[in-house]
Amino acid sequence: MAEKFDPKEHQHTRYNPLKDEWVLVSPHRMKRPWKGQVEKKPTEDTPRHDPKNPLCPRATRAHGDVNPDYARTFVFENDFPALLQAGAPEPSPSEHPLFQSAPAIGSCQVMCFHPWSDITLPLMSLTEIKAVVDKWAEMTSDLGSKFKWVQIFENKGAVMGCSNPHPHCQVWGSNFMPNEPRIKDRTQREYYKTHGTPMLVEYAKMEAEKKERIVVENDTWLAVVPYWAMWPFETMLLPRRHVLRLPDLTDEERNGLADIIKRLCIKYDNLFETSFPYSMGWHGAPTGESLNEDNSHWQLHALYFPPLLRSATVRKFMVGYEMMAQAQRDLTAEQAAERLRNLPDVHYKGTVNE
Ligand code: H2U
Repeated sequence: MAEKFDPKEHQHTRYNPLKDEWVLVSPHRMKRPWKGQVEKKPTEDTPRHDPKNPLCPRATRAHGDVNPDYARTFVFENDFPALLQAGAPEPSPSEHPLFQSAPAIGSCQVMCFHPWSDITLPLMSLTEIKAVVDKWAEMTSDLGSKFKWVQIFENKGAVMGCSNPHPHCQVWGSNFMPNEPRIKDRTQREYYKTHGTPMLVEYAKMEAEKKERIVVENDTWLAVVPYWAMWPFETMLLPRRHVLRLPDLTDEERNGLADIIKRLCIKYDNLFETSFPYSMGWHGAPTGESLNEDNSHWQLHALYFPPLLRSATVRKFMVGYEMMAQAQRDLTAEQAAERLRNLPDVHYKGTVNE
């Protein structure tokens, strides 16, 4: 008799309906030895206040602006913005379909989460994290009134290209839809048209029932390792209610979000007993002129893409097959969720800010 398929043992591919992509899952490869590059462990001796760090309260930034003595969150215009507001010359209309360009206008802001450089989200109090959530919502409204897309993203850890240890994220508004949300707009719209229900609302409902990919949950939010996850310990935050954008969250949902961020990031840090690196970001319905359109097909969600694979120093590389063909992973999404779920709820460093 033929052997029965077991997703924990046998190779297969999984479909990511949000990106219209497939991922190759090869759990039988989990046992291979690692002889590749080893990363440096992040330093844990960041001073609480460094007058030379341009993100600290009272510090002077690159072009001479002095930060206020801020006590909670602090937002400033990036001194080296990738996108400038109107004023720069625009490209002329494309003459050939193979050589297209378009005007790019936007605004780049930096948001500090906390006045201390030696603290991270999992070690901040719920009140402090809630202030970050409120500020994210406020910035989405402000930039969203001008721009089609507002991208909030956090690069955490030097391995993810974070240039400064101070807890912060960036918020870029643009007059165009970047590639990732542009694809998600199409896939969610098509799903809604075919099935009459928003893709990720349906997905969250099913994950809440199945439980096997849930890492942490509360009354208003779920944190799951998506069925189609690409990165070994990738997670997605999903509200239980149908919510289009961050500013639409109720106060209860914002408190719930602070709670789930803290609990998820504690698990992440506890996994390899290190300040866990990742890139995270928010995707919700487009803004600007889209604020007046029907965007019922969208569901707000956050993504965490951590690069680590098997220790604080061994990372997953998205190279060769991933660059040339498609993403590949060894550990299944269910195994990753189970490992994270079973970790302690208390940070390995103890509590810092309650
Ligand atoms: P990252 O660590 O995610 O790169 O974010 C830090 C940002 O802070 C970075 O985009 C900006 C950098 O341009 N920055 C300033 O705007 N002014 C400064 O004086 C230093 C850093």
